Amino acid sequence: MHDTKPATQPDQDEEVLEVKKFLSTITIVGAAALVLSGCTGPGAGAGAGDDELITVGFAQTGSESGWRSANTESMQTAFSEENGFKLVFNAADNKIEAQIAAVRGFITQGVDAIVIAPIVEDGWDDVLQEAKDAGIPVILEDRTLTADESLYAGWVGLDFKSEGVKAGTWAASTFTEPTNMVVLEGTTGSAPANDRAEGFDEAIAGSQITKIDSQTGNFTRAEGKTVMEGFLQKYGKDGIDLVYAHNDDMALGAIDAIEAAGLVPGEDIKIVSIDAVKDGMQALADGKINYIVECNPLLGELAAGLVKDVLDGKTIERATFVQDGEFDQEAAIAALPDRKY
Ligand code: GZL
Ligand code: ZN
Repeated sequence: MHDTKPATQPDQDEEVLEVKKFLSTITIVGAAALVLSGCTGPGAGAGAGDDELITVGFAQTGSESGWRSANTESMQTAFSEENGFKLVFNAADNKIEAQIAAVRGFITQGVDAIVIAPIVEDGWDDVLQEAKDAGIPVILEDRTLTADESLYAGWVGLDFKSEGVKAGTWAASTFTEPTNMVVLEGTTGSAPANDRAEGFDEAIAGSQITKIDSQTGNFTRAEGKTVMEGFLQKYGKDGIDLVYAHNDDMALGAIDAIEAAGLVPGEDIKIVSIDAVKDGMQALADGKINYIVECNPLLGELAAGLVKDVLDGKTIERATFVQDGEFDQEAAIAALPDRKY
């Protein structure tokens, strides 16, 4: 009996067969691609698929400031293929949830080591425990965090509290008349914001400086400008004598606001800042900022050395500090030509 199914049926069967064959081809090719790329599950990063390159997941804060760009460049240069690394880079747009998710992704991918510049100090215990359980060492660069020290192998960065003390010491010795100060704080909950505030406050205790207000500008120029505009509205043109900015980008935002209000930054309202990035140093040379404490972003080489030592089974320093300088106008003019960042 001839086939009662509609004439198209055999074609359909063939078509279905074609599709099935096609899909099975994809599956095989897909699996092969996964194996070749070396990400065949946790812990497979070491050497699988890329001869002996060390696969490192780097969870950067984002790109909030000139300092951050210089730090990212330093890290990408140090964690290069010619230095023996395959760098998996993530910038978390200054959002802690995104940064923690990025670290979780590195664990799933099975990288050999993880480097983190933690946006804020708290909230890291769980994901660091997961990294430890997966046998993936973690190194901190730049900022610190509050999780138990057993959850990361070491840290390389800067002494934020001493940066605050240096800025406060200059301010306390410079302002001998009663002085009203406003503060542009870094990212709320970040180690630099916490520690720069603590150091500065200790250094101005008993001085002529009164902190009349303090608000976060999140380390960005735009937010620094907005907060400064608010302060100028609230306290009037004669109500503020000094701005302490936790970084140069917010100081540059404050300069924009001060000039827009028809005042002269560095004279009508003085500014002390931290970082000493090129744009900040230029403003200092131009007399718009009065003093800058350096915060060195070039941490890549040291971080790469720590990763190699940890993977070679060596014990490493818990904390490796990078030295910071400080600059007045004259020193900034002298230093600008050779500035690396
Ligand atoms: C400090 C670093 C801070 C800089 C800011 O080491 O974490 O973050 O001071 C940057 O410019 O955004
Ligand atoms: Zn702290």
